[in-house]
Amino acid sequence: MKLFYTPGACSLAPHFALAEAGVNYQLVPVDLRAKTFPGGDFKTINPKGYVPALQLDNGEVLSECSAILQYVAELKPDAKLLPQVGQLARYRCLEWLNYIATELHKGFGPLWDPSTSEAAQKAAKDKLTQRLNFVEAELEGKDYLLGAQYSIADSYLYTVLSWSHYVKFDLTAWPRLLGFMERVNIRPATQQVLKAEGLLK
Ligand SMILES: N[C@@H](CCC(=O)N[C@@H](CS)C(=O)NCC(=O)O)C(=O)O
Repeated sequence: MKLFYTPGACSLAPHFALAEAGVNYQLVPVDLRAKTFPGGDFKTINPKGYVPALQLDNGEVLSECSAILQYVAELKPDAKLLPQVGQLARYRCLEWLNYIATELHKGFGPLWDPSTSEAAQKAAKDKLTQRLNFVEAELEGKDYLLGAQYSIADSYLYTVLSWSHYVKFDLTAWPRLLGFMERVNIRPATQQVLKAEGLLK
């Protein structure tokens, strides 16, 4: 399998999942501005023009963070990255993936865009604050989003929270989020991935 990624982008989430699952994969860097990768035009791989994209061994390409995360988790059920079909915890995990994708991941969007007006930046930060207040409350007494067990939802949450540093969105108001970041950060798979993407200081 090949993961098309850009360092620090949302492709970090499936990268964490691949490392946590312990499957074999290759990394292919994508230049998001030029929409190229070392093999040429990235749109020949993912016509959507964005990362992540996972090229399977049969050549098929899977896109969308949440779909790739679930696919990777199910390659290695023993890694327990996604609870089994029929368990309520599985649907809690899917509930989180959707929340992270639509409320948090896309909530950060305006903060990355230099053309966003000051008023729109403030509105985006206010909305993100409400969304993070919810996550903070949900993390009470838990190590990870589902409780004691790390899951693909945590791979994704860590990824989007890691952007707060780049867009100058201070997380100190959310001590549980900071504790969560520290816990995920020291996982061997996290360190391995951050190193591979050149993100370790
Ligand atoms: N809906 C996609 C969004 C992916 C996405 O936003 N990727 C960003 C990086 S975090 C990207 O590649 N942006 C470049 C672009 O849209 O041109 C998903 O959930 O995977």
